[in-house]
Amino acid sequence: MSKEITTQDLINMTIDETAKELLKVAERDGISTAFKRAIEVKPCPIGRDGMCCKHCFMGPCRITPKTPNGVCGADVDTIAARNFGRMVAAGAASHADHGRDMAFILLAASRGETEGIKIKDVKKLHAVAGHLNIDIHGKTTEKIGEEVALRFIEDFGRQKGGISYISRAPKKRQELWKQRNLLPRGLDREIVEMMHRTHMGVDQDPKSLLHHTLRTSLTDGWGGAMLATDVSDILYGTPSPVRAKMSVGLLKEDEVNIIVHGHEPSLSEMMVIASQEPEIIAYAKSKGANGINMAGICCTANEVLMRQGIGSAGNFLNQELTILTGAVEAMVVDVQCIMESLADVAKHYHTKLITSSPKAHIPGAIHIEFEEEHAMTVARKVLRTAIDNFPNRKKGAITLPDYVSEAIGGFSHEYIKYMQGGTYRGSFRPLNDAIMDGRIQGVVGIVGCNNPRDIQDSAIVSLAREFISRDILVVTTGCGGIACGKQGMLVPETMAAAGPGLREVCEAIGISPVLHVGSCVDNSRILTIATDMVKEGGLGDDISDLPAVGLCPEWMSEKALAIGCYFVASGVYTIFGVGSPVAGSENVTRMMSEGWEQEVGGKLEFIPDTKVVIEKTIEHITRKRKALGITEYAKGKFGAQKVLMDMADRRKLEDEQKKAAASR
Ligand code: SF4
Ligand code: MSK
Repeated sequence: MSKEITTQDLINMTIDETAKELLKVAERDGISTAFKRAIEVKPCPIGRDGMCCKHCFMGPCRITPKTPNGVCGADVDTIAARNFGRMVAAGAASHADHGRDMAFILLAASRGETEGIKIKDVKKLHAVAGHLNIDIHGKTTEKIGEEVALRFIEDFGRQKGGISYISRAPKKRQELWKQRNLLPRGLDREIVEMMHRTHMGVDQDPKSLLHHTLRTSLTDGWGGAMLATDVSDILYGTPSPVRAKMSVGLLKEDEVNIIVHGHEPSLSEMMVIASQEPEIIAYAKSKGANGINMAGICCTANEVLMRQGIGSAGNFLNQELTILTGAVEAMVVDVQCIMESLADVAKHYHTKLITSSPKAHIPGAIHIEFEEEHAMTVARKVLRTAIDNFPNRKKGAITLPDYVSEAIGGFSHEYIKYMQGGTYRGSFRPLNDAIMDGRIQGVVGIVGCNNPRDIQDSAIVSLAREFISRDILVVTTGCGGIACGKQGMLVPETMAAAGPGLREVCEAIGISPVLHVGSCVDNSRILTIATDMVKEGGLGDDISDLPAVGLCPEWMSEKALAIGCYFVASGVYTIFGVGSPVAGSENVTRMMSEGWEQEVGGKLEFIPDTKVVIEKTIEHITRKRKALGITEYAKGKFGAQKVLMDMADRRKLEDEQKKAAASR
């Protein structure tokens, strides 16, 4: 008989104190959460390791030592590569479709067909037009916006050539993609081709499947995600640092609490504006509330945090728990990372779950569809629905954890450039110099999700702490960024925990050594930062030369895999935690690591042990620094600072110590 799950078992699954408190509420109220289901639902070991194929109805075929081939003869390598390719295609499709919607909203806004949405950041629009080689001379902002939108829309259906933003990558990288036949054609084309290749009886060579996986992932990083980021900036403003509150403790007992959750910024932006309208505030007061308090979950949270300073109630695993406070009048969801269980959890309290995307419906939710032509009207309707629900709160049944942290978000690549020299002298020179003289050893991106098969936020936060202490700058996005924010790591005071060199740089600029650069689609900002560092000079001539590593320690989504693959295809060593979806195939595992490193200079590895992640990251950064000839700190300049050593250095030091001892 299986052991009963205790409350202690659940609270051991998170380092978030508010989550611990609310998990007790879940147990008190008999509510099932992802934490509990993760214990109850045992993963099928064959499916988990990529060894189950259900691509046709002769199967599903489960590969075991006794049955090493499916009915069609497919072996474990083909099956693992095929499953992985489809996961990446789904991830890339999610960002592509998000980007497509943004491009159509830009088109509508440019043509005056939207309500309340206008081009806000003309400077960014001009910069984007420049990337697309669109002549802006003598054209109105709306005309430029229209041309930019149409060019992006073309990229989805492009059949030949490369997608537009490929030209933003370092020249050497573009050449490599061309030589290796990795240039993505249209976004839709590559994703459709992946679905075709992985149909029963098509591409049966894991190497070829993995090659197309990389090409598909590039439609995400340098396509869907990058254009989604850029269009969001054009319409709602390019982020710059803004202070906000983090954790569910930001909910207010006397106000209408509204949570926006998902990934798209449009409805939430309109809701922020509408929530400040005197009529809406008066309406909230007429229902007995003192005002309206908006907060976010997941990446819609990151979007409104970066641009509006709206606080985040938490990341992926906080979504159900936030409703358990009994203080949420409405949770408004759009697309991606929204748990189906929310409808059931909401039913037990007074919370209204509101779906807003035509693509994402949940039985039991109220559907108020977002339409750009009625954007403000829809936003007001959603707000009024939430306000009407305020009197339904069960007084005395509210649990608001008494913890809230401060965070600063909004480090767009434009701002990072600006903070290194101001409007006229902004550049990446200071950062490159700091890396070259060793004050900063390298850069690590810590991105991605929570996964209840691991302790919530634990790996993300411990890795961030470790790396800043070793003078490695951390940039973070998605739920990783929120995890760091909840632990109070996104404020300049965190510099006290940084190594001396990194601290010196952070002190000079007044920033945290952990920079929040945005949502999941904003991982494209990390590509832009990396490209700018290469273009600045002194750190090689390709992204693969940089002393940088990408980490996704608590991943769960297919989008995370797509992001991981486009980082690899762009030349970055990328490490995922939790476990490997291709663990069943040694060959595929090797191809993604050694094989991809030979092919594109980046590699993908799945390493659940954070100690090993730290070792491998340091080893990689040290190797890249050596290759650039910048191994050591400038002598004497920074006193007795740590020098990162690899095995050869350690052996040399030991030999010297032995010799010295022998001569005494
Ligand atoms: Fe089985 Fe082959 Fe069909 Fe997959 S494609 S389910 S391995 S028969
Ligand atoms: S929301 S993809 S859980 S980061 Fe972007 Fe978080 Fe991962 Fe969703």
